[in-house]
Amino acid sequence: MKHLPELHSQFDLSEARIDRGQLVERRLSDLAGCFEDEDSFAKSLAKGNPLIYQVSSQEPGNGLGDMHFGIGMLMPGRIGDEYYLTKGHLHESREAAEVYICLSGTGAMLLEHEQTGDVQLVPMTSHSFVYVPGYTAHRTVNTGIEPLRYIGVYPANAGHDYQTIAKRGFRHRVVATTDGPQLLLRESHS
Ligand code: S6P
Ligand code: ZN
Repeated sequence: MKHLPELHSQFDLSEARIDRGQLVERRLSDLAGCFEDEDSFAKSLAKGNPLIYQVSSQEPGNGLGDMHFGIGMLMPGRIGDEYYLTKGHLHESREAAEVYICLSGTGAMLLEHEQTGDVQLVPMTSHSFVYVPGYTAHRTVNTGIEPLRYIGVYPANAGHDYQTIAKRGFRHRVVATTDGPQLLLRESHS
C-alpha cells in the first residue's frame, strides 16, 4: 500500500525533530521571570544563553476535530535549586486536554487547575503517558541528568495562552533537595 506522504512523518528521537516540523527554541533569556531565584538566573545568563528546550511540531489542519502534535526536548540543569522548566501554559480553549507520551529522560509535569488551584506533580519517565486535563496549567520540568524527550498531542483548536501564566505565574515550583525533587509553594507568588 502506498503511503500518503503528508500523513506519515518520521521523527528523530535524539534530535527531537519531526519531518516538516516547525521548530521553536527557548533559550535561558526567554525564561525571564519563570525561576524564583532571580540572582541565580542573572548569574547564569551572564555566563551564556544556553538552549533550555525546543519543540518541533506539526499542525496538519485547523478544522473541527483536527489534531496537532509535537516532540519536545528539555535539557537537564538548574537555576539555583529549581530545575530547568518550560514556560508552561493554559490552553486558549480551556476545555482542551492533551496527551503526553514520555520517550526518554526523567522529569515531571506540574499541573495546576486554573479555578480550584488543585496541584499535581506527575512523573514523566520513559514509556509512560501523562494525561493533561482541560482547564489545567501545565509545565514540564527536567529532574534528571539527561535530556527529557516527549511527544504532546492536542486538539488543533487548543491554542496556547502564555499571558495568564506570565502574569500570575505558577503557584508552585519544583526544586532539588537531598531527598530528591520536591514541590514547594513559590514565595513570590501573589
Ligand atoms: C503543547 C504542549 C507542548 C509544549 C512544550 C513546550 O500544547 O503542551 O508541546 O508546547 O512542552 O512548553 P511551552 O509551555 O513553552 O509551550
Ligand atoms: Zn499544552
